[in-house]
Amino acid sequence: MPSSKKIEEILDYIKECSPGQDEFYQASQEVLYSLRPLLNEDSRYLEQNILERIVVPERSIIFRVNWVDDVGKIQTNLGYRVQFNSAIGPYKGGLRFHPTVNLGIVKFLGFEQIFKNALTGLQIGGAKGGSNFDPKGKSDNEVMRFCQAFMSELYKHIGNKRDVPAGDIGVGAREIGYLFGQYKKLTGEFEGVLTGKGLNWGGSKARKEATGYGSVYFAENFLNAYDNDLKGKRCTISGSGNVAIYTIEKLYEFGALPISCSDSRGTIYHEKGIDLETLKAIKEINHESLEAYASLHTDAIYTPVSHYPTDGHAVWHIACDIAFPSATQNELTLTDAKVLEKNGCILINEGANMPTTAEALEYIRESKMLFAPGKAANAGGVATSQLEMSQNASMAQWSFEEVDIKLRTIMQNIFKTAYDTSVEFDCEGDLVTGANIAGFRKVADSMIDQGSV
Ligand code: NDP
Ligand code: 2IT
Repeated sequence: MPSSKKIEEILDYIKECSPGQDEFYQASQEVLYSLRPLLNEDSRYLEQNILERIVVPERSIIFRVNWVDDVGKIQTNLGYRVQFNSAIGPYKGGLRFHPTVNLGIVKFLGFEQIFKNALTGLQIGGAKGGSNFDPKGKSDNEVMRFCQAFMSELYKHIGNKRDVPAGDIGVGAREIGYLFGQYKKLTGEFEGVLTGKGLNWGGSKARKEATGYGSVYFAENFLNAYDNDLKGKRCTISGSGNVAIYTIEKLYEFGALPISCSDSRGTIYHEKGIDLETLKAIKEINHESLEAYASLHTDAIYTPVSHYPTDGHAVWHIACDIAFPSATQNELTLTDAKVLEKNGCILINEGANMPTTAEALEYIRESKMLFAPGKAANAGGVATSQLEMSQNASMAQWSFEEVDIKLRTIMQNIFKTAYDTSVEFDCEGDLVTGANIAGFRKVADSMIDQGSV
């Protein structure tokens, strides 16, 4: 059967069996379409039914999480862990706590994670999890009780050689601490079952910074391949969480000028450059809205969400050389992509997972703009998580510089793998194709080696 017919069959199957899981469908469509040149060249993947197998998670766990709020009332949320693929290593991927979390979101993230993790060159399988719990507006004690209740079910399914969760949106050092404490209490084991741990109890130096730093290393590698670099470039960044903050920090080190950030309520445009210390104080310490930034810096412009363009986002309407979408999925629309192009943007570097809509992606791939897909550009976080696992396994702790040098090398290798694969398949610089084929090939070959498991 020709590969395009098979791909359409599988996409129909996904639509039928996963109704309403739009983000999972979007992620599957992008990966499957870009595999066409590989499937046409190597018949083993269709003969062995790899596509049918790879789009179905090995296991999806959905559970009830009951916890007691500060006024003594029992609250209920849903918990998820989708263990998607373990062909090349134990399941690995973050946990997201956000009111928008549902099975479709967790499946899209878990599916992307399979190929991202394979691209790192490390032995980690793909998984994702989370809950529709909203940490915003909750007290520390409520967050702690929620994390304990969540882990009271999850601990049955994870382990340092089985499945190693980490952070994502709404899950940072505080949540990882509470989750780890509960795992240890329930199992009696002090083991590297989570990454992103505190530095006093098994965490890796530079894990907190790794996704943002890695995203910038990736952009520099990409630009260097086209005789360009980050120095002096005006960069717009969306988000103001873990990924955005450390993207901004590293951009300054490369001599670039980060001029924006955003949160779920609005966007900051600061022409002379984002003040990193103010941003960290507002977001990492005080957990405030970015409106506070504008009141401290009167030369910065704050645009609330209610003033955004009807089908776009204010942050992408600021003229820039490079855009770093680093907040959430589908935050960069077709309208935004056209405005970025008109304003002379040369590179869109995805720090978030699938921040670009399918329509915008199609447009960008036809344009002259360079495009770095998230599964390559933001893989520095999970790669450093694996470095944390290595340190835990040998009871070692490496210096910040050691970890950072390894991260730089890994990002360089990921770029080279995606770029070389694009050249191999006659689409030089199309890193969507390059990254998807390179990640898929490693996982699919391992599935073939391991038989019908
Ligand atoms: P954080 O929770 O630290 O920050 C998320 C940021 O995005 C916040 O500024 C938040 O605004 C904003 N945001 C979240 N959801 C929405 C939404 N629906 N609409 C508008 N803004 C939103 O998360 P991270 O920085 O860790 O994650 C950001 C992205 O990077 C996600 O796509 C994640 O999957 C991806 N990623 C993260 C990695 C990691 O190691 N942490 C690794 C690889 C990818 P507000 O403060 O108002 O909530
Ligand atoms: O999307 C991602 O790669 C992450 N949230 C990090 C996962 C991890 O296991 O560190």
